[in-house]
Parts: sequence; structure tokens; C-alpha cells
Amino acid sequence: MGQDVRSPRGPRCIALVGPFQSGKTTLLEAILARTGAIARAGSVDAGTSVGDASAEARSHKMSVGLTAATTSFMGDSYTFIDCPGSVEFANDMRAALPAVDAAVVVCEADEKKLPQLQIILRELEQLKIPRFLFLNKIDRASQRIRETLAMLQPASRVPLVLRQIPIWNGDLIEGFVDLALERAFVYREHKASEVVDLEGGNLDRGKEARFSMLEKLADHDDALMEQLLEDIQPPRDAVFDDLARELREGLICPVLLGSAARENGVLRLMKALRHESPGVEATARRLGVRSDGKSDGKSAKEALGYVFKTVHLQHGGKLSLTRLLAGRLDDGAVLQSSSGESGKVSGILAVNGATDSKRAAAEAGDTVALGSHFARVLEVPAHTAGHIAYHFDKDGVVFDRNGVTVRAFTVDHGPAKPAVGYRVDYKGRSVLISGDTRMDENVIKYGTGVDLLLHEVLAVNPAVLQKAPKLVAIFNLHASPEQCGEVFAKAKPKLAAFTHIVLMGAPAFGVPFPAPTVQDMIDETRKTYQGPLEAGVDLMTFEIGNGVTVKRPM
Ligand SMILES: Nc1nc2c(ncn2[C@@H]2O[C@H](COP(=O)(O)OP(=O)(O)OP(=O)(O)O)[C@@H](O)[C@H]2O)c(=O)[nH]1
Ligand SMILES: [Mg+2]
Repeated sequence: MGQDVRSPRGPRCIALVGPFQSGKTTLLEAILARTGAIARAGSVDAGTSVGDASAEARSHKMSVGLTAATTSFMGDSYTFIDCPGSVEFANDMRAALPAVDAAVVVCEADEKKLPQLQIILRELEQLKIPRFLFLNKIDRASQRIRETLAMLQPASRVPLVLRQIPIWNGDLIEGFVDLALERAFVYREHKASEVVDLEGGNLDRGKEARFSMLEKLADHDDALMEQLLEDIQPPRDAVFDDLARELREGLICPVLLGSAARENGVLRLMKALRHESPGVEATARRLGVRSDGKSDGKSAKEALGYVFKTVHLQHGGKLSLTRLLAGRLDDGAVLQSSSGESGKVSGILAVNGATDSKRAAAEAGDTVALGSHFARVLEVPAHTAGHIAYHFDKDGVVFDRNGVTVRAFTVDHGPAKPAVGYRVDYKGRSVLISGDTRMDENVIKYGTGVDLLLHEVLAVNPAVLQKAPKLVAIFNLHASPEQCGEVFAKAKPKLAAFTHIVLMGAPAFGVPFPAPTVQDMIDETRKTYQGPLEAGVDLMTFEIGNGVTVKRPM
């Protein structure tokens, strides 16, 4: 009894977000494996994950777009939206967030990733989306959890509430104490953890950490505060209720621990989602949809959906990844977009990463892919920063709206075909993005005289190439700083800037030579180019007016 009754039932939709390479896709894999949706977890590194199934994601070993996968856990269905962490794809995450019930923010104990973590948490805070922090990669933890929490706390406006503490065995974490349940568990690989006696030092540390968790909860619960002051043990159910309520109201951000790669901490996370995350009704309310399925005074009669993302298929149809917020949707139903156009749904697919299966209908809460051969039937709501993916196969203008034109042109990235660069023009200002490419004449042709020319670059310590001939092939797919300088010198942009900066050296490739520094890269470029130059960093912004102003992230 107890929490189960209070937990909303029905299909959930949960976003997996977090800084670049923190382990979101690996966590999705672990969730699918632990909940039985797949027989065993694949891996991003081996190119076998469900999430990073596209050829591009596979070759980069990183996520390059939203993917969704549905699984079931204790009788309810859960769709996870795995959002790419690279800032280049931040819009994908933005488009996904509004219609999820909660977000799992996958993070690491890494100070360098704190700025990106903070940006993501701020967005969730603003959108009022309940969020859990999943502190991943604890198999590599090197510092105490308290220190990690203190390091992470500035990224969140609300208190981070630690729900588990690790059990150490020497330098390794072998299990955890669940502070709400007051129970200790030892991790087992690819299996549920095993309950063990909570005793000795772990008992003391557990008590202390539990008290600190309760203190944070008591800030929003007077009765609990009184119990703590009077040294009375609060009833367990009341603690679970507080955890759920304070999460949903955005007052706290609970922190769970685990290792996605080892599938540790996954079931604990699923249980927290089951008991504590809100369901579709609360999400629909947050988006201003009334429980009768009406929004903004307009009647949505049978069904109301939110489109996360639309992909244009090569044969001309479209697939829209959609969360049904209210009502029921049958295959063949006619839908209307927020801009008033209507069209028929042709095919409802359950989403499961690379493999999708057909369904006859979808119910409120479900996340499905809707097929349609009608143009613009469904689109990402205008109030979000969502984007629509277009398929194009020729160079030329690929986007022309409200004075913004985007031109795509072919570049040379060796066997990776097609490879394109883009030039964006708006009111006489222009930006060129080289894309992944070797030195290419097209960049000069389209980039001559632009305000901002962004070029990819790969700098390498020459000794590395001699020691590891295999790397020459990679090196040859990219542009060296000196070659970039030649391009800049010919195109003469108002500002040239490097993006996709690869500084190749040890130890990543097992060769004992240091990678060049950013300054080395600039020095190399200066051999061929003397004009304005900037080395990009994540979240850097460029304001283009009469000149180009560069703003570095704080
Ligand atoms: N040691 C360790 N490595 C992990 C763990 N989880 C993920 N990794 C590794 O971290 C790297 C990134 O993992 P991904 O799952 O691709 O991370 P991601 O957050 O999906 O990455 P993006 O989508 O590109 O932002 C891979 O090399 C994984 O093998 C973990 O629990 N422990
Ligand atoms: Mg990923």
C-alpha cells in the first residue's frame, strides 16, 4: 500500500538530458536491458546501442538527434527521450522538454561539465519540469559523495537532495544505502542489487546522510521539521510523500547514483520515476491543456498531441514523434496543426529506437511516431524552439523564410558522404559554417566576404602521425590550422573562428606525445593568415552587426 496508490499510473514520458558524453545513451541502454525491452545492453563505443543507431551517431560515437524508446516497468509504459548532449543539438533537447513528465539529468563528478549542467538545469527550472540528477560513472568515482554534491550544488537553484550514499570497498563503490528506505544494497552486474545488512560505519554514515536529506525536506514541511527537532522518527510513507511532492513542485532536485555502463542504480532510478514523477495529466496542466482535452479555448475533441520532432522520409512521407497529452488517437484520424492545417494520420508506430512496431491507436500519455503523407499536418509548436528536419539532396537554398536563407554546399569529408557546409544570410549579414571537411574550394567560394566564417580544424603533433600511421587517415579527413589559414586568407571574412577543434595527441591514442595546445593551433594558423581569428569554446556567442562581437560564456 502507500506510495503505489499515490503514484499516477499510465504511460510516462521522461527526457534523458545532461552534459555532452555524460552517459545518457548508455543509461537508456541500461534501462532497456534492466526492464527487459532488450535482451542485453549494447554500447555506444561498440556501435550497438539502440539510441545512437543512425550511421552518423555510430561514426561519431555521440548522439546527433533525439531518439525515443519505450519500455515497460511494473505494468506501466515509459518512453525515454534521449537528448543529445552536444550544444550543436541543444534545440533537439529544447523541443523535447515541454511535453515530458520529468527529466533525468545525467551528470558526472566533473567540474569542467558544470557550466553545461547549469544551463540545462536552468532550462528545466524555467519550464517547471521536475528533475532528478543521476550521478553517473560512479565506477570511476574518486572523491567522496559529499564533495561531489558540494561541487554540483551551484548548478541547481534548488537544493540537491542526496537519496543514496555509496558503500565503499577500498577505492571502489560496491553498493549504496537507500536513505529513504534505510536499506543497504550491493551492486551485481546486469542484475538487481542485493539487500545486505546495514551496519557499522555504513549505518552511521547512512543515519547522518538521512538526517541531512530530511532536513532539506523539512524546509517545506513544518510537521517534519517539528519531528526532527523533537528527535521523532518520521513515518516512512510521509517521507516518500514529501519526496514526491517536493520534486513535483520543483522545490528539490533528488540525486541518485549509478553506473550506466554497469547497469548499476538503474532499477532504483526506475522506482523513483514510478513513485515520484508526475503523469500526463500534470504535464498537460503545465502546458495549459484542460483535462477535457481543450486548450486555449479551442476544442481538441478527441486527441491533443505535442510533436517533439518531425522527420521527412526519403519517399516523401513524414514521421512525427508525438506525445499524446489528452484523448485517444486512432489510425486514420484527422488532426489539425497549431497553425490550422489538417491531415490524416497514416500509421501509428510504437517507438523503440531503431525498430518501430505498428499500433492501432494511442492513448493519453503515450509517445508514438505518427505517419503522414500530408505536408505540414503536424509541427513542433511555435512557442518552443523545436525544429523540423528536412531532407535535401542538391546544393542550393535549403531554407528560405522570413528573410533568412540557408544555402547548403558540398564539402569533402572523404568517404563520409554527403558532407555539406552551410551559408546563412539575413539582412545583408552572413555566416558560413564549413561542416566536417578537408580544405575545400567551396568554402572559399561561398565564404568570400562573409561576416563570420566558422571552420572545423584538426591540429596534431606531427610526431603522433609518424608513430601511429592509422591516424593519418583521420587527419586527412580534416583541415589543418595552416590550411584553414589559407582558406581564411582567401575568403577574408570579418572574423574567422574555429569550431570542432580537435587537438590530437597522447594519451587518447596511446602515443606518448602531447597534443598541441589551442595556442599552438593559433600559431600554426598564423603562418598563413594574419586577420581576425577566434578559437571557439562551447556556448560562445557571436553578435553580428557592423562588426562581429564575440562573447565568451561566463
Ligand atoms: N566508466 C563509465 N563510463 C561510462 C558510463 N556510462 C557511459 N560511459 C561512457 O561514456 C561515454 C559517453 O557515453 P554516452 O552514453 O554516449 O553518453 P551521452 O551522454 O549519450 O553522449 P552524447 O549523447 O553524445 O552527449 C562512452 O564512452 C560510454 O562508454 C559509466 O557508467 N561508467
Ligand atoms: Mg547520447
